[in-house]
Amino acid sequence: MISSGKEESSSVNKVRLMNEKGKAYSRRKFIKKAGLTAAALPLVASGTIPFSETKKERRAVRIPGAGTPNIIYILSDDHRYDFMGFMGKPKFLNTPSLDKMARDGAHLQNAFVTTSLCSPSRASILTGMYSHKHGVVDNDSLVPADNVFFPRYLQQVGYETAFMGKWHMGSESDEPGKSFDKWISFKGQGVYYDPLMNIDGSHVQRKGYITDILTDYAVEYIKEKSSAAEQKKKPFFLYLSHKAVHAMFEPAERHKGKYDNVKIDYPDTMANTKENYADKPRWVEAQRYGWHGVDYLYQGQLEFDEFYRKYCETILALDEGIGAVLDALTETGLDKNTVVFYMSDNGFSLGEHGLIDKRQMYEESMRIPLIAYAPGLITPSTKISELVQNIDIAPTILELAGIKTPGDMDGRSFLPLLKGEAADWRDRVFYEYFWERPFPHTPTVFGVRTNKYKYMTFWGIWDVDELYDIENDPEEKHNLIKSPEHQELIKDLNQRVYAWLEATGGMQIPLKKDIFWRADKRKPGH
Ligand SMILES: [Ca+2]
Repeated sequence: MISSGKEESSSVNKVRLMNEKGKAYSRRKFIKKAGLTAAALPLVASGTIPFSETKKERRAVRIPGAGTPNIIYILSDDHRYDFMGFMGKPKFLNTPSLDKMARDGAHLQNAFVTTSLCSPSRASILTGMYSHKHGVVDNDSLVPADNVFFPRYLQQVGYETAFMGKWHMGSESDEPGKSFDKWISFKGQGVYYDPLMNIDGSHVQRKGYITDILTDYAVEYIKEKSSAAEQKKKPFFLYLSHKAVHAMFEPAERHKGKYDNVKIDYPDTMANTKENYADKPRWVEAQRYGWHGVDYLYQGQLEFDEFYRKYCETILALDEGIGAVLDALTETGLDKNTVVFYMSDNGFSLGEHGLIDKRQMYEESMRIPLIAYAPGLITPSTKISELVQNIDIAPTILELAGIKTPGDMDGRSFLPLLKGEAADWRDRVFYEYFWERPFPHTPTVFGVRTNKYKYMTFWGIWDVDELYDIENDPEEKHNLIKSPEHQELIKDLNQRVYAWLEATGGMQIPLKKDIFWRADKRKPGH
């Protein structure tokens, strides 16, 4: 089995939008265009909505006068926040489509997950809730039946919903989810080449590369939806969920070896030096020699350089696929009333602190790329610095579709930020990860991050906690947990973490049955 998936500022942040020169489109014009079909739609298509999936039946509450644009949410897997051409890292990586989305849309520069792990994050995206609330706390958990996925609310107000790609939550089933009218998926992690797909309940063996196959399905769907007859019917919501760039990375044939000879800039904190580990928890140094460590990567299956290069090469087809989706929207004219999001389900460490992969709360793991693109709604080259999270996706997409945020969601809509409207916004984000028996090297962590500080406290382990001055120490090199002048702050942040957990029903640690597989070997001699 090879898997890796398995200062506190008390003042309210003001909205800071830094727009470069670019023509501001008329928002009213956009909404008018997007809302053309709204009046013709029934509020609820009675009898056509499958509710049997959930115990609780909850109804969408509409926002009067709102439009119903088409919405495409593109999700990738394990794509870290800074590996995009326009971010300049790594220097050799070109991502023209992501660059275009950021240039013509809005880049949310400070986007985070609440849990950096595939299934918990995917469930948080779909429910708008923290992991401890929706119950998917690891990659093996089933989705508790009383959760409502936000596409169900879209169905209720007349959207057609389509899911394409990697589902990967709970079981190994690829059966169609009932919140989606159209379903194209595969079991578990799937494969990069020649996947067995489940198309609306029927299995189809496909030849080719998964990123390209999913792109083709998405483009075909967009073209189908662009016909005059289709546009009169229903707006659509497409959830395009790529397998890329999850390990083990396999680039498209056309990109294999493209970065064979590039120079890799290793992060400063990757070196195994006394200085780098002087004030780090012991588990971090120990992890160097384990499954998620640079010195024993996936228990010795790969060398770091090859791993790094393949990761970058695998991003290339993903970027091309995003480009094809944007082109299809432009060619069909649907770009005028379609909002496109791009995001990853979690980040990915590539050598920082001697670690690879995710789970832990360092920046590269908890930060994600997030871009919104909608010519007509969003001013080009908008940069949003507020702290946003995966739990905000559902409220944001629902508001776009004219639906109020359901009361049980923890996230909030960042649509006002996209529109450049003033908003009182959160000044901190919380984080949680629960220890997994199969991957025993990363402890349970609860934490909080502001624009200034990051605090992490670990459970069930005899080790030190961590505090970083993120503003002055963005690479998290100097742990301030023992600094005398920070002790009051540490106490305050600790209390805030527990206040958050108490307020949201998170004062328990989930216990899971053993699955009798563990990535627990250490590099010989360590
Ligand atoms: Ca992931």
